[in-house]
Amino acid sequence: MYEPKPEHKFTFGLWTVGNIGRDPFGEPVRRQLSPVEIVYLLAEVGAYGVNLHDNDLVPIDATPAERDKIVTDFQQALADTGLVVPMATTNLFTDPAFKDGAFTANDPQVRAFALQKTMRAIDLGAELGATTYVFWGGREGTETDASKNPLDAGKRMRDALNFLCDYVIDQGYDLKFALEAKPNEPRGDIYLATTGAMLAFIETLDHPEMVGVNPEVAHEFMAGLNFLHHVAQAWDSGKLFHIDLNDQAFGRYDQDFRFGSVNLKSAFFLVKFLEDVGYGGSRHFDAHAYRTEDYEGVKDFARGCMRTYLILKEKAAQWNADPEIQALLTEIHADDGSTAVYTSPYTPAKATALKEASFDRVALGQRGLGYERLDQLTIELLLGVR
Ligand code: GLT
Ligand code: MN
Ligand code: MN
Repeated sequence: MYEPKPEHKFTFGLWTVGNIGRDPFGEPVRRQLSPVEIVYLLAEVGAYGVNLHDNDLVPIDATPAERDKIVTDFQQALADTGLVVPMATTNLFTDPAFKDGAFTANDPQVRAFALQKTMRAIDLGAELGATTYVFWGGREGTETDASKNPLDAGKRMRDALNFLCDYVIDQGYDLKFALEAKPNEPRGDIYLATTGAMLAFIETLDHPEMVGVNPEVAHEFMAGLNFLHHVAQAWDSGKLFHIDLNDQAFGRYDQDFRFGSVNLKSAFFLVKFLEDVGYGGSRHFDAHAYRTEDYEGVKDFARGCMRTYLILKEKAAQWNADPEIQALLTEIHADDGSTAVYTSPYTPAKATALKEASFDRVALGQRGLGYERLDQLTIELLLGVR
Protein backbone atom coordinates (compact mmCIF):
# COMPACT_ATOMS: atom_id res chain seq x y z
CA MET A 1 0.00 0.00 0.00
CA TYR A 2 2.87 2.39 0.70
CA GLU A 3 4.94 1.14 -2.22
CA PRO A 4 6.93 3.87 -3.96
CA LYS A 5 6.03 4.35 -7.62
CA PRO A 6 7.69 6.45 -10.35
CA GLU A 7 4.87 9.01 -10.21
CA HIS A 8 5.87 9.83 -6.61
CA LYS A 9 9.20 11.13 -7.97
CA PHE A 10 11.25 9.88 -5.01
CA THR A 11 14.92 10.54 -5.58
CA PHE A 12 18.15 10.14 -3.62
CA GLY A 13 21.62 11.55 -4.20
CA LEU A 14 24.53 9.20 -4.85
CA TRP A 15 26.00 10.81 -1.72
CA THR A 16 22.98 9.93 0.46
CA VAL A 17 22.61 6.15 0.37
CA GLY A 18 26.29 6.12 -0.61
CA ASN A 19 27.28 7.89 2.62
CA ILE A 20 29.98 5.83 4.31
CA GLY A 21 29.45 7.22 7.78
CA ARG A 22 32.58 9.32 8.18
CA ASP A 23 32.19 12.14 10.69
CA PRO A 24 34.59 14.67 12.23
CA PHE A 25 35.34 12.18 15.02
CA GLY A 26 35.32 8.83 13.28
CA GLU A 27 36.39 6.84 10.27
CA PRO A 28 33.98 5.35 7.72
CA VAL A 29 31.78 2.49 8.93
CA ARG A 30 30.56 1.31 5.52
CA ARG A 31 32.52 0.44 2.40
CA GLN A 32 32.24 2.87 -0.51
CA LEU A 33 29.75 1.53 -3.06
CA SER A 34 30.41 2.30 -6.72
CA PRO A 35 27.89 4.57 -8.48
CA VAL A 36 26.62 1.53 -10.39
CA GLU A 37 26.07 -0.40 -7.13
CA ILE A 38 24.18 2.60 -5.72
CA VAL A 39 21.90 2.69 -8.77
CA TYR A 40 21.05 -0.98 -8.19
CA LEU A 41 20.47 -0.39 -4.48
CA LEU A 42 18.10 2.48 -5.27
CA ALA A 43 16.27 0.40 -7.86
CA GLU A 44 15.88 -2.39 -5.29
CA VAL A 45 14.20 -0.08 -2.75
CA GLY A 46 11.93 1.44 -5.41
CA ALA A 47 13.34 4.93 -5.99
CA TYR A 48 12.53 6.82 -9.16
CA GLY A 49 15.75 8.73 -9.64
CA VAL A 50 19.31 9.34 -8.59
CA ASN A 51 20.97 12.76 -8.30
CA LEU A 52 24.66 13.47 -8.19
CA HIS A 53 27.56 15.83 -7.77
CA ASP A 54 30.12 15.67 -10.57
CA ASN A 55 32.62 13.98 -8.24
CA ASP A 56 30.15 11.47 -6.79
CA LEU A 57 30.37 9.91 -10.24
CA VAL A 58 33.67 11.05 -11.76
CA PRO A 59 36.67 11.49 -9.44
CA ILE A 60 38.12 15.00 -9.55
CA ASP A 61 41.40 13.70 -11.02
CA ALA A 62 39.94 11.31 -13.62
CA THR A 63 41.34 11.46 -17.16
CA PRO A 64 38.89 12.15 -20.01
CA ALA A 65 39.04 8.46 -21.00
CA GLU A 66 38.28 7.36 -17.41
CA ARG A 67 35.42 9.84 -17.27
CA ASP A 68 33.85 8.49 -20.45
CA LYS A 69 34.08 4.88 -19.25
CA ILE A 70 32.53 5.76 -15.86
CA VAL A 71 29.70 7.70 -17.48
CA THR A 72 28.99 4.90 -19.96
CA ASP A 73 28.84 2.28 -17.18
CA PHE A 74 26.56 4.53 -15.15
CA GLN A 75 24.25 5.14 -18.11
CA GLN A 76 24.09 1.37 -18.66
CA ALA A 77 23.01 0.87 -15.03
CA LEU A 78 20.35 3.56 -15.48
CA ALA A 79 19.08 1.87 -18.63
CA ASP A 80 19.05 -1.55 -16.92
CA THR A 81 17.13 -0.32 -13.88
CA GLY A 82 14.95 2.42 -15.40
CA LEU A 83 16.25 5.02 -12.95
CA VAL A 84 16.56 8.61 -14.18
CA VAL A 85 18.80 11.55 -13.20
CA PRO A 86 16.49 14.54 -12.59
CA MET A 87 19.04 16.73 -10.80
CA ALA A 88 22.78 17.31 -10.85
CA THR A 89 25.10 19.60 -8.93
CA THR A 90 28.76 20.49 -8.45
CA ASN A 91 31.00 19.58 -5.58
CA LEU A 92 32.48 22.97 -4.71
CA PHE A 93 33.30 22.11 -1.11
CA THR A 94 35.44 18.96 -0.67
CA ASP A 95 38.64 19.91 -2.45
CA PRO A 96 41.09 22.05 -0.42
CA ALA A 97 41.10 24.56 -3.30
CA PHE A 98 37.63 25.58 -2.09
CA LYS A 99 38.56 26.14 1.55
CA ASP A 100 37.67 29.85 1.21
CA GLY A 101 34.61 29.22 -0.95
CA ALA A 102 34.18 28.79 -4.68
CA PHE A 103 32.26 31.60 -6.39
CA THR A 104 32.89 33.93 -3.44
CA ALA A 105 36.52 32.97 -2.74
CA ASN A 106 38.92 35.88 -2.44
CA ASP A 107 41.33 34.31 -4.93
CA PRO A 108 40.22 35.05 -8.53
CA GLN A 109 41.94 31.82 -9.68
CA VAL A 110 39.70 29.82 -7.35
CA ARG A 111 36.62 31.66 -8.63
CA ALA A 112 37.57 30.96 -12.24
CA PHE A 113 38.31 27.29 -11.43
CA ALA A 114 34.91 27.01 -9.72
CA LEU A 115 33.19 28.33 -12.84
CA GLN A 116 35.13 25.95 -15.06
CA LYS A 117 34.30 22.98 -12.80
CA THR A 118 30.64 23.96 -12.75
CA MET A 119 30.40 24.31 -16.56
CA ARG A 120 31.89 20.83 -16.94
CA ALA A 121 29.51 19.46 -14.32
CA ILE A 122 26.57 21.14 -16.06
CA ASP A 123 27.65 19.38 -19.29
CA LEU A 124 27.68 16.09 -17.39
CA GLY A 125 24.26 16.75 -15.86
CA ALA A 126 22.79 17.65 -19.24
CA GLU A 127 24.31 14.51 -20.77
CA LEU A 128 22.58 12.43 -18.09
CA GLY A 129 19.23 14.17 -18.69
CA ALA A 130 19.05 16.38 -15.59
CA THR A 131 16.64 19.32 -15.87
CA THR A 132 17.40 20.85 -12.45
CA TYR A 133 20.83 22.04 -11.39
CA VAL A 134 21.38 22.65 -7.68
CA PHE A 135 23.77 25.16 -6.14
CA TRP A 136 24.60 24.50 -2.53
CA GLY A 137 27.37 26.89 -1.57
CA GLY A 138 28.57 25.05 1.50
CA ARG A 139 31.90 26.89 1.57
CA GLU A 140 30.53 30.27 0.45
CA GLY A 141 30.96 31.98 3.77
CA THR A 142 33.39 33.07 6.45
CA GLU A 143 34.77 32.32 9.87
CA THR A 144 35.86 35.93 10.21
CA ASP A 145 34.30 38.89 8.44
CA ALA A 146 37.74 40.49 8.45
CA SER A 147 38.49 38.26 5.45
CA LYS A 148 35.75 39.28 3.09
CA ASN A 149 33.27 42.09 2.56
CA PRO A 150 29.78 40.57 2.31
CA LEU A 151 28.93 43.06 -0.45
CA ASP A 152 31.86 41.74 -2.53
CA ALA A 153 30.76 38.18 -1.82
CA GLY A 154 27.22 38.96 -2.98
CA LYS A 155 28.50 40.55 -6.16
CA ARG A 156 30.80 37.59 -6.89
CA MET A 157 27.94 35.15 -6.34
CA ARG A 158 25.71 37.18 -8.67
CA ASP A 159 28.41 37.40 -11.35
CA ALA A 160 28.96 33.63 -11.20
CA LEU A 161 25.28 32.77 -11.52
CA ASN A 162 24.78 35.28 -14.33
CA PHE A 163 27.75 33.74 -16.17
CA LEU A 164 26.39 30.23 -15.72
CA CYS A 165 22.84 31.15 -16.77
CA ASP A 166 24.28 32.56 -19.98
CA TYR A 167 26.35 29.40 -20.44
CA VAL A 168 23.20 27.24 -20.16
CA ILE A 169 21.34 29.47 -22.62
CA ASP A 170 24.30 29.38 -25.00
CA GLN A 171 24.42 25.58 -24.93
CA GLY A 172 20.66 25.32 -25.40
CA TYR A 173 20.31 23.09 -22.31
CA ASP A 174 16.87 22.53 -20.79
CA LEU A 175 18.11 23.28 -17.28
CA LYS A 176 16.92 25.40 -14.38
CA PHE A 177 18.97 26.38 -11.37
CA ALA A 178 17.84 25.77 -7.78
CA LEU A 179 19.71 27.57 -4.99
CA GLU A 180 19.97 25.80 -1.63
CA ALA A 181 20.45 27.82 1.54
CA LYS A 182 22.11 26.70 4.75
CA PRO A 183 22.95 28.92 7.72
CA ASN A 184 26.34 27.42 8.68
CA GLU A 185 28.45 24.23 8.53
CA PRO A 186 30.92 23.66 7.08
CA ARG A 187 31.64 27.44 7.21
CA GLY A 188 31.20 29.41 10.42
CA ASP A 189 28.53 31.37 8.58
CA ILE A 190 27.28 30.77 5.05
CA TYR A 191 26.08 33.66 2.85
CA LEU A 192 22.39 33.82 1.87
CA ALA A 193 21.61 31.73 4.92
CA THR A 194 17.91 31.05 4.42
CA THR A 195 15.50 30.24 1.61
CA GLY A 196 14.00 33.71 2.01
CA ALA A 197 17.42 35.30 1.48
CA MET A 198 17.87 33.20 -1.68
CA LEU A 199 14.47 34.28 -3.01
CA ALA A 200 15.39 37.94 -2.63
CA PHE A 201 18.82 37.37 -4.20
CA ILE A 202 17.33 35.62 -7.26
CA GLU A 203 15.47 38.81 -8.18
CA THR A 204 18.83 40.60 -8.56
CA LEU A 205 20.05 38.18 -11.27
CA ASP A 206 20.04 38.76 -15.04
CA HIS A 207 17.78 35.74 -15.66
CA PRO A 208 15.62 35.36 -12.54
CA GLU A 209 13.17 33.19 -14.48
CA MET A 210 15.84 30.45 -14.77
CA VAL A 211 16.57 30.36 -11.06
CA GLY A 212 14.54 29.03 -8.16
CA VAL A 213 15.25 27.41 -4.80
CA ASN A 214 15.95 23.99 -3.34
CA PRO A 215 14.92 24.34 0.31
CA GLU A 216 16.13 21.65 2.71
CA VAL A 217 14.13 20.78 5.83
CA ALA A 218 17.17 20.47 8.07
CA HIS A 219 18.73 23.73 6.96
CA GLU A 220 15.81 25.93 8.00
CA PHE A 221 15.54 23.85 11.19
CA MET A 222 19.23 24.50 11.94
CA ALA A 223 18.35 28.20 11.88
CA GLY A 224 15.40 27.56 14.21
CA LEU A 225 12.87 28.46 11.51
CA ASN A 226 9.57 27.11 10.27
CA PHE A 227 10.41 25.17 7.09
CA LEU A 228 6.84 25.05 5.79
CA HIS A 229 6.58 28.83 5.79
CA HIS A 230 9.71 29.08 3.63
CA VAL A 231 8.46 26.42 1.25
CA ALA A 232 5.12 28.24 0.99
CA GLN A 233 6.88 31.51 0.16
CA ALA A 234 8.96 29.75 -2.49
CA TRP A 235 5.84 28.14 -3.96
CA ASP A 236 3.98 31.46 -3.93
CA SER A 237 6.88 33.03 -5.86
CA GLY A 238 6.84 30.24 -8.45
CA LYS A 239 10.32 29.29 -7.26
CA LEU A 240 9.95 25.85 -5.68
CA PHE A 241 12.06 24.06 -8.31
CA HIS A 242 13.26 21.23 -6.06
CA ILE A 243 13.09 20.14 -2.41
CA ASP A 244 15.48 18.32 -0.06
CA LEU A 245 13.58 16.23 2.47
CA ASN A 246 15.18 15.00 5.67
CA ASP A 247 14.94 15.75 9.38
CA GLN A 248 16.89 17.33 12.16
CA ALA A 249 16.60 18.20 15.85
CA PHE A 250 16.57 21.96 16.36
CA GLY A 251 19.80 23.57 17.49
CA ARG A 252 22.03 20.66 16.47
CA TYR A 253 24.70 20.08 13.85
CA ASP A 254 23.70 19.14 10.29
CA GLN A 255 22.11 15.78 11.07
CA ASP A 256 20.50 14.83 7.73
CA PHE A 257 18.26 12.24 9.39
CA ARG A 258 15.61 10.07 7.72
CA PHE A 259 12.58 12.08 6.61
CA GLY A 260 9.99 12.33 9.38
CA SER A 261 12.23 10.80 12.03
CA VAL A 262 12.29 13.79 14.41
CA ASN A 263 9.60 16.41 13.79
CA LEU A 264 6.69 14.31 12.65
CA LYS A 265 4.00 16.99 12.81
CA SER A 266 6.13 19.40 10.75
CA ALA A 267 6.73 16.62 8.23
CA PHE A 268 2.98 16.03 8.06
CA PHE A 269 2.13 19.66 7.32
CA LEU A 270 4.94 19.79 4.75
CA VAL A 271 3.68 16.71 2.88
CA LYS A 272 0.11 18.00 3.13
CA PHE A 273 1.23 21.32 1.63
CA LEU A 274 3.16 19.74 -1.25
CA GLU A 275 0.26 17.44 -2.08
CA ASP A 276 -2.46 20.08 -1.64
CA VAL A 277 -0.79 22.59 -3.95
CA GLY A 278 0.17 19.89 -6.47
CA TYR A 279 3.96 20.29 -6.32
CA GLY A 280 5.15 18.29 -9.33
CA GLY A 281 8.92 18.17 -8.80
CA SER A 282 11.23 15.58 -7.30
CA ARG A 283 10.85 14.58 -3.68
CA HIS A 284 14.56 14.31 -3.05
CA PHE A 285 15.71 12.72 0.20
CA ASP A 286 18.92 14.49 1.09
CA ALA A 287 19.68 12.42 4.14
CA HIS A 288 21.71 9.44 5.18
CA ALA A 289 21.42 6.40 7.41
CA TYR A 290 22.63 6.45 11.00
CA ARG A 291 26.31 5.66 11.35
CA THR A 292 25.28 2.51 13.21
CA GLU A 293 23.97 0.88 10.03
CA ASP A 294 25.28 -1.54 7.45
CA TYR A 295 23.86 -1.55 3.90
CA GLU A 296 20.75 -3.44 5.00
CA GLY A 297 20.19 -0.56 7.41
CA VAL A 298 20.78 1.89 4.56
CA LYS A 299 17.97 0.21 2.63
CA ASP A 300 15.76 0.42 5.74
CA PHE A 301 16.62 4.13 5.86
CA ALA A 302 15.76 4.74 2.20
CA ARG A 303 12.56 2.71 2.33
CA GLY A 304 11.64 4.54 5.55
CA CYS A 305 11.95 7.98 3.92
CA MET A 306 9.58 7.04 1.11
CA ARG A 307 7.19 5.04 3.26
CA THR A 308 6.84 7.86 5.79
CA TYR A 309 6.15 10.32 2.97
CA LEU A 310 3.41 8.07 1.57
CA ILE A 311 1.87 7.44 4.99
CA LEU A 312 1.81 11.19 5.64
CA LYS A 313 0.29 11.74 2.20
CA GLU A 314 -2.50 9.35 3.15
CA LYS A 315 -2.91 11.11 6.51
CA ALA A 316 -3.17 14.44 4.66
CA ALA A 317 -6.01 13.08 2.54
CA GLN A 318 -7.65 11.78 5.73
CA TRP A 319 -7.24 15.21 7.39
CA ASN A 320 -8.80 16.92 4.36
CA ALA A 321 -11.78 14.52 4.51
CA ASP A 322 -12.26 14.40 8.30
CA PRO A 323 -15.74 15.85 9.01
CA GLU A 324 -14.90 17.12 12.51
CA ILE A 325 -11.67 18.77 11.39
CA GLN A 326 -13.35 20.29 8.36
CA ALA A 327 -16.29 21.57 10.40
CA LEU A 328 -13.88 23.21 12.79
CA LEU A 329 -11.97 24.77 9.88
CA THR A 330 -15.20 26.10 8.39
CA GLU A 331 -15.94 27.76 11.73
CA ILE A 332 -12.39 29.11 12.06
CA HIS A 333 -12.35 30.53 8.54
CA ALA A 334 -15.93 31.85 8.64
CA ASP A 335 -16.39 35.13 6.79
CA ASP A 336 -19.83 36.74 6.56
CA GLY A 337 -18.52 39.09 3.88
CA SER A 338 -19.33 42.19 5.92
CA THR A 339 -15.76 43.58 5.79
CA ALA A 340 -15.49 43.28 1.99
CA VAL A 341 -16.84 46.81 1.67
CA TYR A 342 -13.66 48.10 3.34
CA THR A 343 -10.86 45.88 2.21
CA SER A 344 -8.63 45.26 -0.84
CA PRO A 345 -8.56 46.47 -3.54
CA TYR A 346 -8.08 50.00 -2.22
CA THR A 347 -10.36 52.89 -3.10
CA PRO A 348 -10.37 56.27 -1.33
CA ALA A 349 -14.04 55.71 -0.43
CA LYS A 350 -13.23 52.37 1.20
CA ALA A 351 -10.41 53.94 3.17
CA THR A 352 -12.77 56.63 4.45
CA ALA A 353 -15.46 54.09 5.32
CA LEU A 354 -12.95 51.85 7.10
CA LYS A 355 -11.60 54.75 9.16
CA GLU A 356 -15.14 55.47 10.32
CA ALA A 357 -16.19 51.85 10.97
CA SER A 358 -16.49 50.62 14.55
CA PHE A 359 -15.18 47.29 15.77
CA ASP A 360 -15.96 45.48 19.02
CA ARG A 361 -12.30 45.13 19.94
CA VAL A 362 -13.01 43.57 23.34
CA ALA A 363 -15.29 40.89 21.88
CA LEU A 364 -12.68 40.15 19.17
CA GLY A 365 -10.09 39.59 21.86
CA GLN A 366 -12.34 37.43 24.01
CA ARG A 367 -13.31 34.93 21.35
CA GLY A 368 -11.73 31.46 21.69
CA LEU A 369 -10.49 30.13 18.40
CA GLY A 370 -10.56 26.37 18.91
CA TYR A 371 -6.99 25.77 17.76
CA GLU A 372 -6.27 23.48 20.73
CA ARG A 373 -9.07 21.16 19.63
CA LEU A 374 -7.96 21.35 16.01
CA ASP A 375 -4.37 20.51 16.87
CA GLN A 376 -5.37 17.65 19.17
CA LEU A 377 -7.54 16.21 16.40
CA THR A 378 -4.51 16.45 14.11
CA ILE A 379 -2.31 14.70 16.67
CA GLU A 380 -4.87 11.92 17.20
CA LEU A 381 -5.16 11.46 13.45
CA LEU A 382 -1.38 11.20 13.21
CA LEU A 383 -1.28 8.79 16.14
CA GLY A 384 -3.74 6.58 14.31
CA VAL A 385 -6.67 6.70 16.73
CA ARG A 386 -9.00 8.56 14.35
C1 GLT B 1 25.74 18.16 0.92
C2 GLT B 1 24.77 19.09 1.59
C3 GLT B 1 23.43 19.06 0.98
C4 GLT B 1 23.40 19.53 -0.43
C5 GLT B 1 24.14 18.67 -1.35
C6 GLT B 1 24.22 19.32 -2.70
S1 GLT B 1 25.64 18.09 -0.77
O1 GLT B 1 25.56 16.87 1.38
O2 GLT B 1 24.71 18.77 2.97
O3 GLT B 1 22.49 19.76 1.73
O4 GLT B 1 22.06 19.49 -0.87
O5 GLT B 1 25.42 19.92 -2.95
MN1 MN C 1 21.75 18.97 5.24
MN1 MN D 1 20.57 19.44 0.64
